[in-house]
Amino acid sequence: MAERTLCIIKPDAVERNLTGAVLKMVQESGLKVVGIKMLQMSEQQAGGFYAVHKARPFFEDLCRFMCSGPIVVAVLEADNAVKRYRDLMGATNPANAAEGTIRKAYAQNIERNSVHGSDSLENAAIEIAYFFSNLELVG
Ligand code: RTP
Ligand code: MG
Repeated sequence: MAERTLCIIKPDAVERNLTGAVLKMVQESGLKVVGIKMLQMSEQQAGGFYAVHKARPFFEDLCRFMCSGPIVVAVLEADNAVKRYRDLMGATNPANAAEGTIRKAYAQNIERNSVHGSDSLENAAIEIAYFFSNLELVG
């Protein structure tokens, strides 16, 4: 079934000019970009986006990192897009990421791990709506 998921290219990757390289891996895997933009989040926006992690010890660091520079947010569409993109990203900690994954190729450490992907179809809908209106999505 066709699904949509949210992809974020995180500040560590945008800063190292890896936006094109990440999008190349995404597109070559068959995930179609149906919306995309670059922005820099405020601390409040980052806190809202990662509200599910509020109680985690890394929450404040994560929010500071995610608003430290520009990010690229994109909506990806394909059959089974949520799982396919999670598989393409690889493990959260790049030390555990499999060959061929984005994080194996580009992540610097468990926090500066280059990409975000929605972890369920339900969260994908919430996360997409956080950044995009329907008018900004094609197809
Ligand atoms: P994401 O949400 O960004 O797609 O990553 P994920 O599902 O693989 O990992 P999650 O557990 O949701 O954690 C969200 C992000 O928080 C940072 N993190 N830092 N310092 C730490 O121990 C730690 N653990 C997680 C990472 O940037 C992770 O992607
Ligand atoms: Mg997550």
